[in-house]
Amino acid sequence: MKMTQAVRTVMRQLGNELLVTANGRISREAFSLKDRSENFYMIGSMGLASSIALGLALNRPERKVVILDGDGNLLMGLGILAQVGALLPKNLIHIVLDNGVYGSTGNQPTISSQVRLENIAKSSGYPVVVKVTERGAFETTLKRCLKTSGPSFMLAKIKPDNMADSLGRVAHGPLEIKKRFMDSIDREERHR
Ligand SMILES: Cc1ncc(C[n+]2csc(CCOP(=O)(O)OP(=O)(O)O)c2C)c(N)n1
Ligand SMILES: [Mg+2]
Repeated sequence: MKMTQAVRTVMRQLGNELLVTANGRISREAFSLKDRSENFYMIGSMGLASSIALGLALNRPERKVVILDGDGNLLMGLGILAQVGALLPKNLIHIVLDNGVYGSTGNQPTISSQVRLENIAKSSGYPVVVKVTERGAFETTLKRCLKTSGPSFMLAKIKPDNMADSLGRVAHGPLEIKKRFMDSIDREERHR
């Protein structure tokens, strides 16, 4: 499975879930495939999409919050797994797109092949932990995770991409991303 295929699968399945995307290529893929005000693209801060999503999930327990994380991002801030495992927000779905590299900066290898991220998530307390490699399994597992109580952790092993292909950058600035994201949450709350 390629990153584009994985991100497309996620974007197709999303309804009104809040989505927080890791910096670099993952945000750019999500933006290119389906820009929506419920997407919070973490443009600069590597490792922190998951922390932002945890804060959101705790403060908006009525909303499902999906994280699209990268292996480099997660390895940089592994403490988030313990924090989620301790706080157990039922509405959090943590997807890690593990291509084994820092794809956004030129495919330098990460150490993800030497670390069992799914085991760390499990022992940290995530009640639902799944590792997938095939596109079909990714699709069905995601469907299940979006319906069931979490927090769930999905480790998707994907292929590293060729950096030569052209992928647009997120066209919105950070303040604009924040404002429209917050507005979309407020709008939904007013309609309840
Ligand atoms: C603190 C910090 N170090 C380095 C970078 C540069 N950087 C941006 S994205 C990225 C790679 C992220 O790797 P991963 O999470 O595996 O996602 P991928 O690029 O493979 O999709 C790096 C090193 C950064 N933005 N911040
Ligand atoms: Mg990576």
